[in-house]
Amino acid sequence: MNRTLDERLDPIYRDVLRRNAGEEEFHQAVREVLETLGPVLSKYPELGEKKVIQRICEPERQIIFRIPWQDDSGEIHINRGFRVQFNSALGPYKGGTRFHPSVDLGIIKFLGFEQIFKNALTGLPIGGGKGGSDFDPKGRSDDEIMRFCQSLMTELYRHLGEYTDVPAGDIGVGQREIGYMFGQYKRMANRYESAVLTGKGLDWGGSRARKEATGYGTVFFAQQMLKAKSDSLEGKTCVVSGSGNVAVYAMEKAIQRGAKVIACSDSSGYIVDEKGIDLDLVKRIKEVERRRISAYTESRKHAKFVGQQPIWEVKCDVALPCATQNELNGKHAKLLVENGCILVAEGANMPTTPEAIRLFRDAEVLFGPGKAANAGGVATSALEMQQNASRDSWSFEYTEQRLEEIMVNIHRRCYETAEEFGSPGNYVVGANVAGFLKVSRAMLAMGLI
Ligand code: NDP
Ligand code: 2IT
Repeated sequence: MNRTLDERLDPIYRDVLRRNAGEEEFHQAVREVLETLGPVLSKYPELGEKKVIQRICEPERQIIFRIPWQDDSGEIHINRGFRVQFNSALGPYKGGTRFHPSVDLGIIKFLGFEQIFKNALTGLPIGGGKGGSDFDPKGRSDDEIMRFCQSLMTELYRHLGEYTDVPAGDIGVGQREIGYMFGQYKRMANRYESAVLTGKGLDWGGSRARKEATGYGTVFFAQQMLKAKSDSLEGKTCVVSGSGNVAVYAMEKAIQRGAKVIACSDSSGYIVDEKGIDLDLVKRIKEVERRRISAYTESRKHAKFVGQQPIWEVKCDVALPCATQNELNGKHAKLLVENGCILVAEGANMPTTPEAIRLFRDAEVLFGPGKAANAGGVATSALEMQQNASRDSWSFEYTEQRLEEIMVNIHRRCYETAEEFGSPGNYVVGANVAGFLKVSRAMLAMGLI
C-alpha cells in the first residue's frame, strides 16, 4: 500500500471526493482500495482504458426513503431509510441492513463498496449492496421494533427480490428484525420468496450456522494466517471487541480452537476475565436479556468492568475487532504492538484506521482485513440462498464445513494474489486485488455497464 496515489489513481480519488462531499467513511474505504490498485493497472491497462474503477466507485442505484412509525405511547417518529445497490456484476445485490443512530448515506456507501469485493472473494454469485436506517433500536419494545420494520419494508419491498437484491442483518438487525421484515415483504409482494432475505429463523427458511458464520469465519481466517507462519491459535490469549452477533461467535470458535478469550466489550466499556470469558453468561446477557456487558461482573465477581477506556489496552496475542468502523486507531495499535500482539483479524467492517493498519504492517503484525476475514457471514447467506433455491436444509456440521472450506479458499486467494502483485504477506493488497479483478472481469465481459 502506498500513501500517495499514483498519477492514474489520484484523479479518480479526487473525483470521488468531489462527487461525494462529506462522506468520510466512503472516502476512506475507496482510498484504501485505490492504494492497492497501481500494479493492477500496470498489468491490465484495459481496466484503465475502460474506466472500470470509476464505474465501480459509482453505485448502480441509491434509494433513500422516509420511514414513519409510532411508538408505544402513540408518538410519531420519522426515520430515514437507505439501500445502496452498488454492483450487480456477479449476482443480485447482497449485503446487510444496519440500524444505528449514526447511519447516514456515507456509512451505507462505505459498507456497500466494501461488500462488492468481499462478496467477490467468496467465489459465490452475489453482487454488493447495503442498507439501513438511523433508527436507534436501544430501549425499544418488541412491538416498536415490529412497527418500524414493517414501515421500512412497506417502501423497500418494491426494490427487493431473490434475483434483484437480498438484504440480511448487520449492527442492530438480527433474526427478530429479519422476521418482521420477511413477514411484511410476504404480505406486500404476495409471494413466499424465501431467498429475498437471509438470516431467517430455522423454522422458516433460515440456514444452520448463519448466526455463527461471521464470527466463526473470522477465526477460521485467523487460523489460516497463523498456519501460514507455522503457528496456531492453541494457547493464545485473545481480546474481542463488541459483544454482538459477530463478537460472540468469534469468541466461541476461538475458545473451541484452543485460545483463551479474556475480554470483550460494548459501547459503554469492556470486561476482563483473566480466567477466561464465560460465554454462556455473555450470551444470556446479550442475546436473551439484551442488557449491558457490565452486568457480567454481577455473576463473575473476580471479573472487572472498565468504562470509557479502549479494550485494546488489555494485553493479548490476538486481537479481533468485532464492533464497528474506526474503533481501533493509531494509539490503540501502538498499545497492541507494545504488548506483543501478533495478529489482528477484522470481524467488523473497517474497524482499523489507516494509521493503525500502517503501524501493524511496520511492526509485522499479521493483519486480516474485514473484506476477507469477515466474509464468512455473507458466504453463509449465499449458502442459505442455495438451500432456499433447492427447498432443502443442510445439517449444522455440513454447513460449517462448507464455511470453513470457503474461508480457507479466501485465505489462499488473498495470500497468492499478494505474492503475485509484489506484496507478500500483505492481505490488504491480496483481498482488494483479488476481489477487484473478479468484479472487473465480469464487468468487462458484460460490455459498458
Ligand atoms: P450487533 O448489533 O450484534 O453488535 C454490535 C456490537 O458492537 C455491540 O456490542 C455494540 O455495542 C458494538 N457497537 C456498535 N456500534 C458501536 C459504536 N459506535 N461504538 C462502540 N461499540 C459499538 O452487530 P454485529 O455483531 O452484527 O456487527 C458487528 C460488526 O461486524 C459491524 O461492523 C458489522 O458491519 C460487521 N459484520 C457483521 C456481519 C453479520 O453477519 N452480522 C457480517 C460481516 C461484518 P452496543 O450494544 O453498546 O451498541
Ligand atoms: O457486512 C456483512 O457482510 C454483513 N452484514 C452480512 C451480509 C449478508 O448479506 O449476509
